[in-house]
Amino acid sequence: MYQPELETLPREKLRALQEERLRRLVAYVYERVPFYKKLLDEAGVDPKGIRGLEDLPRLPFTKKSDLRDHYPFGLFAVPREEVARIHASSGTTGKPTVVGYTKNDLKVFAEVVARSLAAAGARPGMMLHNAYGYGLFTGGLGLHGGAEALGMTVVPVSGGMTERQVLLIQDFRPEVIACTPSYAQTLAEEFKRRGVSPEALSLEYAVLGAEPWTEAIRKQVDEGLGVRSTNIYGLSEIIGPGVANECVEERQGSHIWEDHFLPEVVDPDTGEPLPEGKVGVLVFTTLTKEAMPLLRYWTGDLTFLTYEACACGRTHVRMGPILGRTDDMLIIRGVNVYPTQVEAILLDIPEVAPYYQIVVRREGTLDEAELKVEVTEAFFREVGQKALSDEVVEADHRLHALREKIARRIKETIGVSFKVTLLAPGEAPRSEGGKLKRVLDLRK
Ligand code: ADP
Ligand code: K
Ligand code: ZN
Repeated sequence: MYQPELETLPREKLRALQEERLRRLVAYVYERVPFYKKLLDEAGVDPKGIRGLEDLPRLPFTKKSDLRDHYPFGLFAVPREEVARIHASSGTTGKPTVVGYTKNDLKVFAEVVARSLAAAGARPGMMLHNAYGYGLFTGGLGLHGGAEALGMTVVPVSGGMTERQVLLIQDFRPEVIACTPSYAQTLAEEFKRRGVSPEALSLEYAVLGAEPWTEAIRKQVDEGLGVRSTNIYGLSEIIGPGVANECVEERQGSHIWEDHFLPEVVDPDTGEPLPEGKVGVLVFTTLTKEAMPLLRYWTGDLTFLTYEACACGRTHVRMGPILGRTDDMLIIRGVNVYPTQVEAILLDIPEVAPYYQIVVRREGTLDEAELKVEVTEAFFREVGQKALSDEVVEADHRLHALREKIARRIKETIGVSFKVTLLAPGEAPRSEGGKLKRVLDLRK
């Protein structure tokens, strides 16, 4: 552990620390951020009346649109001169949102990432191959600062240029790699293509995040790179990557560093706090941020929390995997569908690989959903076809049965009919460095 005392703080002490910080935070934003003064006044909240976590539901939510409305620096709580760094979200779902950090915010950022890397298995002296994108995106510089704080040797490769990445991994022999899960898939595939076995690779740990992923991808990456991979979660509005990380020992949920980021899970429709274990929208209050503190930030990410003790010894609450983000939710013929639901179904079908794309079209007034998914190389060899077209699949009983099985499972689990198209190995889109877009919604 990077900060064992804080990471194993008993629940009562952790709560006392959170409550003290929460009181200070509400007074701080009331005084310094006109947006929050107005919001709190309108909600009838007197900062002096905030005593503890039980008062949290009285505080208003902050939404992504609030950040956009105050673009670029309108939510900063310190003079611009005191802002040491600016980042902006990649804008996966619209105009970028701008965030700022004071010197102390950057120190906290490095600390929580160092905790995350240590939880992922990294130790001082190990080498980190950092393939997260550098620049306005928080991934590259975020992992970089944390790795330096932990005492690692950092190789700031950034994303893309796969040829060079595989060369550097073979020549520098890093123990740890950080990148998106889809890019880890790309690298694993590339090593395989070159006949480099996982045993020959120096990598031991992979720290993967910035996009949803499932156990199917985990299995492929662990086997393909010869690593134990863990999930890193974060978002620029809260700080960046390193809000939470799985412990490599258990890999049963990601520990949220809750002395800095106070989590809640709330009902997506009503905003009411949900009990432990129930799936809802993840909401964070930043307890220590100086430049851009946020009250109850609505992430749009869907997951659940568990306060059960973890065998690793860390006391911090764990979040489940992100089951989807409300922004990514597809409404197909009136049914809510998350791409990760489809991916989870594929996990149980041994003949397909975790490479897929979902395409949604509108035919007349009806939504048509299509899942394009690759068969594994082994299955492809077994059926012995040269290429996969609709005609070939129709004529081959094994391919035909597989296609029917996938369509049936989707229909049974999600309740929507998908047209299933089988692809030969290598035909689905691959990550070339950053987050991979697995959904093509042609209705918009
Ligand atoms: P953008 O919203 O433009 O993508 P960010 O880089 O801040 O900007 O992305 C944060 C979002 O990325 C999170 O809200 C979440 O939806 C997603 N994300 C980050 N880490 C993970 C993860 N480990 N698993 C699933 N989704 C993740
Ligand atoms: K994203
Ligand atoms: Zn743990």
